[in-house]
Amino acid sequence: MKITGAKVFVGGPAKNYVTLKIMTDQGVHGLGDATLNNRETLPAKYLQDYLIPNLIGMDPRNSEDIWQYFYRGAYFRRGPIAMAAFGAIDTALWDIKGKLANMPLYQLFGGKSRDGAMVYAHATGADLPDLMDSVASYVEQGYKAVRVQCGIPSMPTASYAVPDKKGGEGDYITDYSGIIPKTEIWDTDRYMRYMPSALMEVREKFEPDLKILHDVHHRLSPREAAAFAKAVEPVGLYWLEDPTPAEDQDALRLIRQHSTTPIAIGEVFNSIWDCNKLIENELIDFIRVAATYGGGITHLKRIIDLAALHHVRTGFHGAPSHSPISMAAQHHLNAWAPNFGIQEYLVLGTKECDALFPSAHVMTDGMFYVSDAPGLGVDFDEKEVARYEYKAGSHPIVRLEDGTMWDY
Ligand code: KDG
Ligand code: MG
Repeated sequence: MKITGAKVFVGGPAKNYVTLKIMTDQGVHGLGDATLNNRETLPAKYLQDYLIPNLIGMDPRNSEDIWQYFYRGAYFRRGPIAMAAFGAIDTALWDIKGKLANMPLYQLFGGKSRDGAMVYAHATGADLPDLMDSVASYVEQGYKAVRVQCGIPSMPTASYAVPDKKGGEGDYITDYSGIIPKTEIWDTDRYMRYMPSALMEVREKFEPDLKILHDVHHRLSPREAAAFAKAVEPVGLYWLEDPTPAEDQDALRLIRQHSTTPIAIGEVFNSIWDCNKLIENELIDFIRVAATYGGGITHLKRIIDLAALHHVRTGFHGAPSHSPISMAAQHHLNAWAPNFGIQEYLVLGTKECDALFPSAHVMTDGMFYVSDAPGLGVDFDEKEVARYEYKAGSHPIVRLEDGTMWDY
């Protein structure tokens, strides 16, 4: 069996999804997702110029060897662009494998460990009353878990993932007016003074069963993060996410020494080498590496297995920039993984997304149920993608009030 060709498409509703389609001489095709938010053209180019020419003629069933070929074969390894590009190849090869076996992917991993997998949504508000309304609307829809973010009084601008005015809606992360980023102003002291009590108010307003998550988005030093994690202990968070910038694996030790608040990290990691020490030393509770920029299913499975040995559960990144293809890869892993925790779930523009990526997967009452269709169980409509053009976008940058650059 041979790979005969591969095509890359860039476009979609709300996001510039990078979709890879791999064709074979047996008429079976596979789909992968190489979307890297606000840098979408780069994995697309890497695929077109370097990886696809190498793929032609390979046996698509040898997904492990093909993974090693691209990983070990690249002298300059890793990084989100390369890992997104060959993560898409790997996912597409698993899709082909599932279709050849006439089985949904979760069966190839070891079958189902649960019927449905719990997901969480993003509740957000310019201020606390706004946030409460947002949480209430998700609770009404049946969500069992929500991530909560809200504006900080007297912060000069909106903070991470928060609208700048009450009732604001949309994508607070990507600004599609161009590639020059907007600036957000950050003040750690105001955040540390306000946020623990705001989280406590959310806890007191809703049923105790509601799982509450909060994302610090890499903004605290290890000492500040330890103090924050300790301060929010009475809230009983399901997790505290990305408390410190992710490059420093040792930073997490200080947090652990001072608090029992569960820690989630990893959405910007792109290989096992970014988190192996965190997992082996049991410094975190949830690992968030995504199939998209984490090298696809083959590599994510390795991370899940390592994590399972150390009481670390999964909580894969599921921001709107992941297309239904990589989300399906994660949903199949979630159905199987013995150490599944929770799945972030946000697909923007759902009606249009369904037309572009038809599938029979179901999300209801805050739970995700994978279909039994072979492979990933997601199709891709090539005519539909032609409706969309690439739109340049940017993440905000963050500065302190005196102008110092900070971490977004
Ligand atoms: O592109 C950046 C987003 O993926 C990120 O800001 C989302 O932190 C995020 C999350 O937890 O979903
Ligand atoms: Mg996050």
